[in-house]
Amino acid sequence: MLNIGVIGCGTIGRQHINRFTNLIPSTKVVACSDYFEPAAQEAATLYNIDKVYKTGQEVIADPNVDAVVITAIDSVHAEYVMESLKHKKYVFCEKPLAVSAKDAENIVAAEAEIGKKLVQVGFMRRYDPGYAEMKRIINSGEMGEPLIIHACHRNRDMGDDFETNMAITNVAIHELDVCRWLLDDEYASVKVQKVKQSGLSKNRKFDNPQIALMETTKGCQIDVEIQAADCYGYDIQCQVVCEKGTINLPNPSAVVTKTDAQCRVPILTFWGDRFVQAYDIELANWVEMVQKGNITGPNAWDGYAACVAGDALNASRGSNAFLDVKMIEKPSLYK
Ligand code: ISE
Repeated sequence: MLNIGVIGCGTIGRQHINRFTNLIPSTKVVACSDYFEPAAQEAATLYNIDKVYKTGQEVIADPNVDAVVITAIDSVHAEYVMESLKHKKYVFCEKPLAVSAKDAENIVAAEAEIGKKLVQVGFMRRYDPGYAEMKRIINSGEMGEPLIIHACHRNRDMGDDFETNMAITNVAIHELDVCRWLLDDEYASVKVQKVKQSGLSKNRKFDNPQIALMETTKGCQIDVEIQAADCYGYDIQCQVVCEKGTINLPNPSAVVTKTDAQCRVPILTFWGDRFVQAYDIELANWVEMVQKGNITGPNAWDGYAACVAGDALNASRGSNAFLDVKMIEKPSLYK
């Protein structure tokens, strides 16, 4: 039995607790916390969790907790990962690994010092069957070299606490990971392009839409349209243009209705539904790897790489210039 402590009992925290409780064999959530204590209490009652702590530090320190899962707000991810590393515990941290490249770099340094991969980052798209098949096709070489990626990441709406920078650190962070993974490449330079703003989001405090542009070290070009409020649904698109053709992420399957001279296809509105299969596979896989003592999923270096590109994108906003993406030398642990 793998005993898990969960920090953060909001939407994704509860979904993961549910997976550990009802889907993945030989795991038990034994402790949890949330900065809003009633949320932790509620999750504990619902999922029969023995211990509710006031702080994430207490969850990590609990000797009964074998592995930690961080599903708290983005701004506290890094500090809990560092704390888990201090206790030399396996830790699954939802994306992003940190909200700044510097914090992510500290995690990489701390883990490299320990000399063992303990951190996995929640880049679940790598486990999505659609993206996984795209990766297989690219790697097979049958389409020739990949040249360009066109992607879009559209959310139906975000809450009022959403800010412009979060379009990168919270939203496009997925594309920052999945594109470098698909291409097996690193970013050389990036910029956020100022585009015409939607009149429908004019009362909001954030820019919408935005376009992130990335150039890789092998010369590929990537464009990602990011919307925090597209007014219609949760829509993820990805097309890899290769020498011999294109590779396209499939849309989720949906029942088509035809009536009144119209053909209708429903669109999902919630990311948890769109990537449910990816999350299920990701966590089952993580548990297996922890039990074997060998983490091979997206690691702290991957989390760091996405944060460095993310920082450069946010720093470029308004300047209309590409900024270089400067990474530290890769520690041998990640080679
Ligand atoms: C959200 O936090 C997620 O993690 C989703 O995967 C992402 O698609 C969405 O845009 C984020 O806000």
